[in-house]
Amino acid sequence: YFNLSFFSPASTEDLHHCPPKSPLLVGPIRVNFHNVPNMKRIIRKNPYVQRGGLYTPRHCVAQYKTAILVPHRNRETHLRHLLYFLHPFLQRQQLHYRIYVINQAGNGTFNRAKLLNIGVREALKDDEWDCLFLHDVDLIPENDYNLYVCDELCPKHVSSAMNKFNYRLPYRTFFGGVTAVTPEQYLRMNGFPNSYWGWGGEDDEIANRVNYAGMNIVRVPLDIGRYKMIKHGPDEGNNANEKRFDMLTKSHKYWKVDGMNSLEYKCISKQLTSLYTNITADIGEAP
Ligand code: UDH
Ligand code: NGS
Repeated sequence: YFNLSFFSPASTEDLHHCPPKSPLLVGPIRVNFHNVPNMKRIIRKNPYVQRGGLYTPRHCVAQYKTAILVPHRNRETHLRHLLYFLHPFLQRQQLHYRIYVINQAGNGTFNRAKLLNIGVREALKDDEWDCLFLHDVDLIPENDYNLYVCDELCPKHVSSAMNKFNYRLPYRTFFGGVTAVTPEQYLRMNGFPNSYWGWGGEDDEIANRVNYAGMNIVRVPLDIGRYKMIKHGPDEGNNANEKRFDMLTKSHKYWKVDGMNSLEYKCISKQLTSLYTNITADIGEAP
């Protein structure tokens, strides 16, 4: 008998699992923002990324499926920098991944946490993700040993060493920037609060929720969780939320009723572009 499978194109069944440690990793990455890459160039550099910003390793079966969720409005140049660095970074990690950008429609006060809730709900309609990465648009990872996978037991703070904080935590419980949770962990904490309109505090509330839901936060070591932030001025429509301190003192009372179980929005469009899935939602207005 002849084994003809050798001659047929590789099908998924013939592929081996990707190794526990990808041979493609390089460690530290030089990141700079001198030139803003245009979308065509990024597409050209990432020929195996499929419509919607989806990628599956071609020569092995990925061990993890990770969705990257980016809350967004009016930061197109940051988005181009992020896509330019993140696509090759994730491919070197041999992940099955998809990048989602969740846009807030209109000019109302920005709501980062609610956009992330929407991203999770929409992403879970598409696939059974092992891991959800909640990712600010202006943070670029500087070391690809920082694997975009989840911790099985605990929500993970990934951007533990940001250049703007001298590559340290600004304070002990900081949970901003880039975080990673499994869908199970996320639902256990009822997702994120929908009620933080404007800048600040929502990440601290999320950190509180982790504890209320009986979990701890794990952190990527400082030599690996390194991020460069793209410098920028203040955003229109994202003034500091004056109520945040008051809200934080009450977060233990509200986390079970404000979150995924109370999420309301209207999906205006879901577009599969060459480099990401672009979701635009009407999320309502601050009260
Ligand atoms: N974002 C947008 N558009 C906006 C505002 C925020 O896309 O207009 C997204 C983006 O992914 C950003 C994230 O939300 O990375 C967090 O925004 P942020 O303003 O909380 O954080 P960032 O690190 O800026 O970008 C910190 C500026 C501090 C302002 C202090 C106000 N008192
Ligand atoms: C804290 C904010 C967080 C914020 C962090 C870093 O004070 O939301 O600063 O901000 N908490 C409150 O305001 C209660 S940064 O230096 O990046 O602008 O993430």
